[in-house]
Amino acid sequence: MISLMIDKQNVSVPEGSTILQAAGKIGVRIPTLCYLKDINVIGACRICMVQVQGARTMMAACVTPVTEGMIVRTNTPEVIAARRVVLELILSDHPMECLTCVRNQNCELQRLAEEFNIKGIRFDGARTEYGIDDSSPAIQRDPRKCILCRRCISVCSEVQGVKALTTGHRGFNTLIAPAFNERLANVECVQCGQCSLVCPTGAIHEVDDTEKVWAALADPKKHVVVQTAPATRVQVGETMGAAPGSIVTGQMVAGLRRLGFDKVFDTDFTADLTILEEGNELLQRLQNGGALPMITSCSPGWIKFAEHFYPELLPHLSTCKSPQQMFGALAKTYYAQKAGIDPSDVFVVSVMPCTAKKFECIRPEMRSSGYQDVDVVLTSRELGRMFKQAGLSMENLPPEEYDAPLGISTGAGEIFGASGGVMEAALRTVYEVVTGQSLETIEFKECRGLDGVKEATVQVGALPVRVAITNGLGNARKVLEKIREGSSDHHFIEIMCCPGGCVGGGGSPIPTNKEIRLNRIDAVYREDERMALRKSHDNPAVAELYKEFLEKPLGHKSHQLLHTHYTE
Ligand code: HC0
Repeated sequence: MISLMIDKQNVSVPEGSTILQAAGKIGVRIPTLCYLKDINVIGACRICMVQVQGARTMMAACVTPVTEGMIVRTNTPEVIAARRVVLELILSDHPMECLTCVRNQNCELQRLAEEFNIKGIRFDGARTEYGIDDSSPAIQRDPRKCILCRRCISVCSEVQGVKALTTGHRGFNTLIAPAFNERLANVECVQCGQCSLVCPTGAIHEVDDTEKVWAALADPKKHVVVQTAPATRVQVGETMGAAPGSIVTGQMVAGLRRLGFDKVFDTDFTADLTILEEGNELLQRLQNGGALPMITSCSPGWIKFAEHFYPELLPHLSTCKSPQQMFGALAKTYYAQKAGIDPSDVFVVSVMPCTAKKFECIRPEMRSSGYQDVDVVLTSRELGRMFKQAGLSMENLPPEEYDAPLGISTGAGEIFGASGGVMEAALRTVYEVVTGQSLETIEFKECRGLDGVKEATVQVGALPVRVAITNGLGNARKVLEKIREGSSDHHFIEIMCCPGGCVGGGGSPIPTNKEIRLNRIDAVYREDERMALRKSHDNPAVAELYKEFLEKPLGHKSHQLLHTHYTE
């Protein structure tokens, strides 16, 4: 252990700790901007400068290791003045558009400017004038608001293994962008939005589609239905001030009705349906042959990642569309028929913790109803914005139930929102369908948690089924490389794009960090335990759907509406 003194308080921390970590241990908050725990530790912005006795210059606390007997001051007039200079220099090259910025009141730079009482900027210098990149249907970049913290580069490269962003030019002209300042739509960006989740300002954010939804809700000809993703109910409360991990399912449903949606349905319903289709597909591949390991196919960022980096492995993907797209196809066929509504009048909105879903819904494969199956995707952040615009608050909304039949679901559908949840839901069903026996314990705890790669072997009848779950795309590469070289012995692999699963999706409330992800994951499993039904094959509305419309899993209609092949 290393002992040191910070602001006249003694503290001991393990060797290798930084001043920032030591300060955190005794509750001394040092401001940070570029720092992102475990991901971006580069000391670039210098806002965390502190004085170290005996040092010739101030030191960046986030990258300076502690030494025995070190004496640190974090709040002297000199430190405060130096941090003010840093802020003023950043702001001197920042468009002062706070009132119209998507991150207004949720911007780390704005918050620091307020905390440091910045009332004017002494440096009236030049401005970089790079243009906005609005080429992507999911993510928009505004380099004018970029403070060059490089968090986006680190998360894209180190966590997701995509490397779509880099630095260009030098000095004052430095630009964070795809190589050669190419537009996002033209590079290998998978639209996961993890960059937007870590951006401290409004330099990278989701494409805002709220106006399209307001317009549809105001159109008397439209029958507007909404589906909510499994993870949204443990997220949307945060956009209205609730603590991370708050479950607001009923209030969210009520709020959506207040906004004017004609029906409030649940993606958990089609998550259950996905398990029946995908489970049967797995059994068919195991019994009759087919590409193994089979890999889940519900995460559009993962699909795009596979198309860019592992195209030869596309046959391993399940042919199932994602639950959000299955929902869209059924809303404009089964539901429209049942409700006696012309499908051209049905307008389908999704609320997802995901930016890539905005891209998924406009893919050419996603028109099997004869129309674009899902019309608009909103992120959890955008729904929070709409609730605020409508003057709604969670505490004043009495909980309400989803509409039937596309709102009836089980706990298995709910756990899709957490890493390992799709696998656990599939195992609950595959085990019981194959063995004809009820599971004594339905929780497969080995599927849960934030480990990079989780593996398990589950005895299903005579067959030991070997499964793996990867957490974030960077970890997915590890199992994909094994398949590529022919050394994988897995039967079934879950790959979801974002760290923690959808609870940590790129459209989640900001901030989202490891602790917040864990709170939301805990909430997902609490929701599962609360449900009366917890296995997808027990969902009565899915059984009715097969009876009335689809006939059987993997049947003709299922293939037409619910399955696809990714070939790009
Ligand atoms: Fe997900 Fe999904 S679980 S991708 O993370 O499978 O976004 O929550 O809606 O489609 O159901 C996101 C979340 C979904 C889909 C489901 C899957």
